[in-house]
Amino acid sequence: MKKKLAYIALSCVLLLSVAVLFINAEAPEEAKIVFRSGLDIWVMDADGSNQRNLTNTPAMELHPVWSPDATTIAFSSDAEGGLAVWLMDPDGGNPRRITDIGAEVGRPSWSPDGQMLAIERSQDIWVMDADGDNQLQLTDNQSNYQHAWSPDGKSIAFTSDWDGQSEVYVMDADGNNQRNITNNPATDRHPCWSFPDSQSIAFWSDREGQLEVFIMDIDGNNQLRLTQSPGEDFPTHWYDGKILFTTERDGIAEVYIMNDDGSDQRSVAEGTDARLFDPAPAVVSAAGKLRTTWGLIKQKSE
Ligand SMILES: [Ca+2]
Ligand SMILES: [Ca+2]
Ligand SMILES: [Ca+2]
Repeated sequence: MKKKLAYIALSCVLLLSVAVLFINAEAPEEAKIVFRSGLDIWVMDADGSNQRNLTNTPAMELHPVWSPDATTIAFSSDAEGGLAVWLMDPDGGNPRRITDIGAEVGRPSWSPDGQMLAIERSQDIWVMDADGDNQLQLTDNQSNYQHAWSPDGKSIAFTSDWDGQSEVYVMDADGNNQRNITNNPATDRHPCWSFPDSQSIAFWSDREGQLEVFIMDIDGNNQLRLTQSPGEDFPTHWYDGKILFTTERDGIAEVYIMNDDGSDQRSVAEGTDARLFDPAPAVVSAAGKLRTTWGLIKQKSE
């Protein structure tokens, strides 16, 4: 019996953020998924069992992301009156705020080596040591969001609309060499790196009228549309030649997979909790979690 899963996604407002982590590759049964539900952060086993609320506070916690070494969860919280970036232990213990408090401070992501965090503050992108020290502002025009570390850790892609056009940019991880790589009057956003080679970026564009998945080289060359369907198609993961994306082609938001030449587009969400595949590029871009997520996708799609 086909069981389609409706879920809320497809914008920069995510009601649920999911990351999957294997403690180590030899023990996949220890995989834990961290996700947001309501105003709290939860973890569960990879099969959806053993769900536990890690925060359970009246405050809002969101944007949870595992550190690559599984020892820490970074997240956003307004527990002290405004949003800030916090860390906590995997069991929810030892919560500690590591940034200032502001209306638009949050969306942490780990560098692939786990040594740094990138965050968004008032629509600019900052990086800092993993304990919050040495905070460095990388962009400075209050028009930047949807950041994503490259899998090799050398670059950060992001969306910027500072000049009135929504574009995908790439910069060095220290903020140098910022360049517009889409440069098209249409809306281009939501960069998603190819893993593990860091040589290509998938993105979302309406340049041909409908909202479709495109890919390009990291210098912006070879921009190519991969989908063509009614409604939105939105890339979320790119791993080993396969792109995971959400699509509205069947009337509701579903999760699909395709080869990175656009061939063999098919549903993988059937009978599967869509929370496993929440389209959150900032979550999946950082270090290690991508592999595990794809392991589950492949399992479900075989
Ligand atoms: Ca809460
Ligand atoms: Ca554009
Ligand atoms: Ca479409």
